[in-house]
Parts: sequence; structure tokens; C-alpha cells
Amino acid sequence: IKHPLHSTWVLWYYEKNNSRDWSENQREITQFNTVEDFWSLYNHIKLASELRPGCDYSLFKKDIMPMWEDGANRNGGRWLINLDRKQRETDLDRFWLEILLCMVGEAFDEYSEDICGAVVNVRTKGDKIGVWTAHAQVANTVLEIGRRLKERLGLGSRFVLGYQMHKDTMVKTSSVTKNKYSV
Ligand code: M7G
Repeated sequence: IKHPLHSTWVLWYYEKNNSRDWSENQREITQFNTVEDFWSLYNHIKLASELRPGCDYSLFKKDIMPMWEDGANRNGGRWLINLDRKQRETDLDRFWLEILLCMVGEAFDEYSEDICGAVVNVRTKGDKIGVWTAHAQVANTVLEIGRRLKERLGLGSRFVLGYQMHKDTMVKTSSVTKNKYSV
């Protein structure tokens, strides 16, 4: 028998297409709930670094859409890792895999409940990885997830990891959104 995961996860793929709305370009690829099915999926699909710029992968718990508007995300936010252009080669794929493993392996223990999912944006201007959590106001949970993430990714103490509320991201007018927390 296969090794069950605590949650069922859904992989989404976004491909930029200006003739349709943003949400219509989100496609569900597949769901899985075992370790074995996670790896066969991972080994079958392209690495994030191989996607065309403008595309995203999102991995979310089943029944949570990878968008701000979903009830589970509405009051939440994301820990955001901004990568520079050189890091597509050195860091993007290993950070994304580590985040996937943290999520499916429940590396956040009792805080895992607050994890909604994660998104990797492949962008010419610089790739991004966000880990989305449900309740931006619950500081200790958000901070504990941020600390563990920073540790698991091996981000040095000089690296500042910031958390932004979706409510702020949604209405941003410049390219920067203020951090609600940082670790
Ligand atoms: P992005 O793809 O997150 O980052 O957002 P990018 O600016 O680096 O490409 C690009 C645009 O996609 C946003 O300005 C929104 O118009 C749209 N968009 C992104 N997200 C995550 C959402 C979402 O959750 N809901 C809706 N309605 N639009 C979104």
C-alpha cells in the first residue's frame, strides 16, 4: 500500500493568456494524497525553471482555490521569496521542491493547519515563491511558519523574509507591498 499524506493536494498551472481573465488561466492539473503519487507527479512535470516566463505552479490543499478570493485565503497572506535572475539556475527549483516537501510532509506540525498552499511565479523580472497561510492576524502561527521556512530553505540570518497580507497585495499601486511581519 501507498503511504498516505495528511491532506489531499491539488496542483494548478497558470499560463498567461491576455485574451482571458486571470482566474480562467488557472488549470487544475491533478490531485494526490500519497507520497508515491507526489513523486510520480513531480518526476513527470517540468521543473519550475523550465516553464515559460509568465507561468505559475500552485500547490494548494484540496478545496482551496489558488486565489486571494477563496474563503481560506481572504484573511491570509504569504511569506514571499523574491529571487533575482541568477537564482533561477541556482535556487528556484530546490527552494520550490523543499517547500513542496515541507507542505506535504506537514513540516509545520500543529501550524500546518494554517498552510493553504504555495505558488511559484516564473517571471522575466525575477521569479517569486510564496507560501500562503490562512490567518494573517494570528502572529505566532505566521511567525512560526516563517521561521521554519527560513530554516528549511537554509536562508542565512542576513536574509529578510517578509510576510504580506493578500488584502495589501490586492490593492498595491507600486511594485512593493509592505511587510506585516518579517523573520
Ligand atoms: P502575479 O501573477 O501574482 O504577479 O499577479 P506578477 O505581477 O509578478 O505577474 C499579476 C496579476 O494577476 C495581479 O495584478 C492580478 O491582476 C492577477 N492576480 C494574481 N493573483 C494571485 C490573483 C488572485 O488571487 N485573484 C485575482 N482575481 N487576480 C489575481
